[in-house]
Amino acid sequence: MTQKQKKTRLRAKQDQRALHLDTVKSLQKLQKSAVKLYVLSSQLTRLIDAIPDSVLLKDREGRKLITNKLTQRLFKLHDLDWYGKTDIAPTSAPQEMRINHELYQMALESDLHFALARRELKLYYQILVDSDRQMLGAEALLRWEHPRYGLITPEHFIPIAEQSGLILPIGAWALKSACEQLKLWQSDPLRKELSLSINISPCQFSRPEFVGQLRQILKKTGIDALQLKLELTESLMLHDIANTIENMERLKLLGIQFSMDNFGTGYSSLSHLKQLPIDVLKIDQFLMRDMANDSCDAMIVKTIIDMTQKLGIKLVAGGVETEQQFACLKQLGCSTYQGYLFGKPMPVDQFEQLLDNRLGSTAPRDQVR
Ligand code: G
Ligand code: MN
Repeated sequence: MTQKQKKTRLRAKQDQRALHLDTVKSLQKLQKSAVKLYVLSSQLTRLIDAIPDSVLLKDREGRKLITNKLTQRLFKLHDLDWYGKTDIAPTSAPQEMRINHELYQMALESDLHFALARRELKLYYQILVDSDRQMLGAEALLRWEHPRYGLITPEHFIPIAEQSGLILPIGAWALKSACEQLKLWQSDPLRKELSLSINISPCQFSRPEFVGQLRQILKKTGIDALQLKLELTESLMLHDIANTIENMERLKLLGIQFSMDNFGTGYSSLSHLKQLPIDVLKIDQFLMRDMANDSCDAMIVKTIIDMTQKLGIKLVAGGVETEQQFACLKQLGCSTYQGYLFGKPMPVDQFEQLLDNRLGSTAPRDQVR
């Protein structure tokens, strides 16, 4: 090959490399803006989901509309159509949104590896009250305070954590932190009556080392385990019922209580409820939505309440957002409530502020036992 040919080939290679770099850069830019777009749209979804149904009106086709004038103007300004809550869920989005969703998931997965070390995962606390709105305890809820994407709720990152195995260190951290928090409350005469619930992922609970791990945490923190509740979902309990019952029984010997979370979304039957050593049943928020207007939903809730009373299980109604729902549940005989009506999940300092404000006027009562 002549010198000239060599030079031409070298230049062509350099051009090719530059072109390749350009392409990679453009793709990275595209990916970033696609992720941003997806984040914005899912934040909007979350925002709209957070609006109680009571302030949404239905249009002639039965779609829910936002009535707030400011929001209306904002939508018009950005040339957006009216959205009902379900219309903008990412799952019903077109192909482009699906790709953005996948990119977002990838970005989240790579960031999740560092989230614990960077102290971006937090426990938020949401109040539980009785029929007189007296405070009974709290549920600890995981939140990811992402530096770029804002506050991320567990339904967006727990599935990723479960797939990647990160759920084990994250779950262990959440359990340990919740117990440490409970210890602090138990050492404070004004807060010592509070009970604390924590969600346990199926992957976490079914690990052979889980019972030993929890026993260690109890020993180290020295908490009174009677005030600790583990929330498990129906599907976990039914997946490997014999093993689940065995582990639950071992933990119950230590004083720990169990709550069946999201009841009404799975396939539990009365015989399962009799079999499982559960202390509390939490009715899922989806049953709350139309309960005050729909006699059928109200009847289902009433049946669940009657059933738990017969079985000697406590009942918590989750997702209570309106006075109407609260009044309806009270009338049906419910005893414990959780939902935005009483308080949203909040960081521990805000939660303690809420406790202080409430304790200023009233003293805590018996817990959900
Ligand atoms: O399934 P579990 O009980 O763990 O669900 C708690 C989740 O439900 C939390 O992420 C919390 O933010 C959300 N939540 C709590 N109360 C309400 C409510 O009143 N309305 C709605 N839409 N969500 C709620
Ligand atoms: Mn829960």
